[in-house]
Amino acid sequence: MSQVLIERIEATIVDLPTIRPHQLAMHTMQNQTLVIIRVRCADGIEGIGEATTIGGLAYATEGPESIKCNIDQRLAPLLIGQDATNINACMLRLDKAAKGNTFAKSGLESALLDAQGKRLGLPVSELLGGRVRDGLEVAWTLASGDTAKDIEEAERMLDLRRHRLFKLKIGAGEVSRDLRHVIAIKEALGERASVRVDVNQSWEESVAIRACQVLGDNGIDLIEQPIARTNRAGQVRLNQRSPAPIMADESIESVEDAFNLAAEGAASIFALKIAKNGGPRAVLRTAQIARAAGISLYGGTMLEGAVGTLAAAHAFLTLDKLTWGTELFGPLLLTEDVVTEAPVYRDFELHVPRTPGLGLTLDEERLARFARR
Ligand code: MUC
Ligand code: MG
Repeated sequence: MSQVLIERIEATIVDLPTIRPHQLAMHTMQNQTLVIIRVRCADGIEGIGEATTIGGLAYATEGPESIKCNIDQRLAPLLIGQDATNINACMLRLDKAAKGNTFAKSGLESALLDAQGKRLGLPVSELLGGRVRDGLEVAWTLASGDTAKDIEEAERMLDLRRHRLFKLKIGAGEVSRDLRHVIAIKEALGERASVRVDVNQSWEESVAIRACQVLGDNGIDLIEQPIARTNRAGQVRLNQRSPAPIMADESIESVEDAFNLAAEGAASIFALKIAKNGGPRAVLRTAQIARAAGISLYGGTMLEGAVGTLAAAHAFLTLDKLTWGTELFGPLLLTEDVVTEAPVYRDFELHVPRTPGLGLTLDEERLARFARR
C-alpha cells in the first residue's frame, strides 16, 4: 500500500450530561468530559478516537485539558506528514518523543486504527488480528451512593437483561458502612448476579486485610484496587491473603507496570484499559503478559463515550478468555453522545458491528453543541 500522509489532527473537549451522579471514592461525577480526536488523511479518510478520564485530574495524571494541550502542542506535530497507514511507526515515533501520556496516545492510536480500517474496509478487530467473538458481557456500576436505590437499579437491569454483573463503588465513606451496603446488595440479588467492589485505592492495608476477608466471606466475587497503587508490597500480601480475588486497576499505568505486577504476584486479575496502556494495540500487550503469567482478564473502562468504548471493545473481541467480562457501559451513563448511532446493548452484552473501522460516525450537530468553548 502506498503512503497516505496525515494532514490534520483536531482534539475537541466535549462536556456531556450523565443520567445520574456517579460516585467514586475520589470524585462524584455530575457529567462526563470526553476528548474527541479527528485524524484527517491525504486520501480524504478521517479516523476518530477518544481520550477520556474521570474527574478532571482526580483519577489519573492526565485530565481533558492537558490531553488536548499535549495533543495540540506536542503529539499532533509529530504525526503531521507521517504515513497514516503505518500505525506501528506512528506510535513508536510518539513513544520515542513523549513519555507517558497514555490517554492521549490511546485516542490517537484509536483514530489511526479507525482510519486504516475504513481505508481497507475492515473492522478494527480484524486489524488487531481478528475477533473471536461478536459480543462482550458488560457489567454495570451501582454508584448512586444509596443502598435502596442501587438495589432498585440492579433489579431493573436484571429485568431488562442488560446486566447481571454489578460493580459497587466503595471507599469514600466509613468502612463498616460500606461493608453493610455491599452485603445488603449481595443479599438482595443472591445468585442472580455477580457482585464485585471497586475501592479505587482508598483503604490502608491494615483496613483492607479485614475488609477483604468480610467481602470474600459474604459472596463478593472480586475486589478491585483495594489499596494505593504505590503500596506494591502490600498488594502482593493482600493478593495472597484475600479470599476473594484481587484485581489491579490503578496499579496499571503502562504495559511495564503490568509486567512488574505480574512478576511480583500482586493481583490475580488485570483490568485492561486502553487509556492506561496507550491504545488498543498497547492494551493487548498487557493482556499477553497477563496470559503468560496466568492472570485473568477483565475489560475495563474510563467511562468513555461510544468512540472510546468501541475502540476498547474491538481489542477485547480478539481475546480468547475474558473470564471476568467487561464494564464497557460508558455510553449508557450518558444522556447524549456525539455519534449518529448508539452502541447496541442486548442480552447482557455489547454487540460490536463488523463495519469498517470502529463502525461509528460523528454527529456533527451534537459535537458542535457539546464542544467546550
Ligand atoms: C474504575 O476505577 O474502574 C469504571 C467503571 C466505573 O464505574 O468507574 C470506572 C473507573
Ligand atoms: Mg477501578
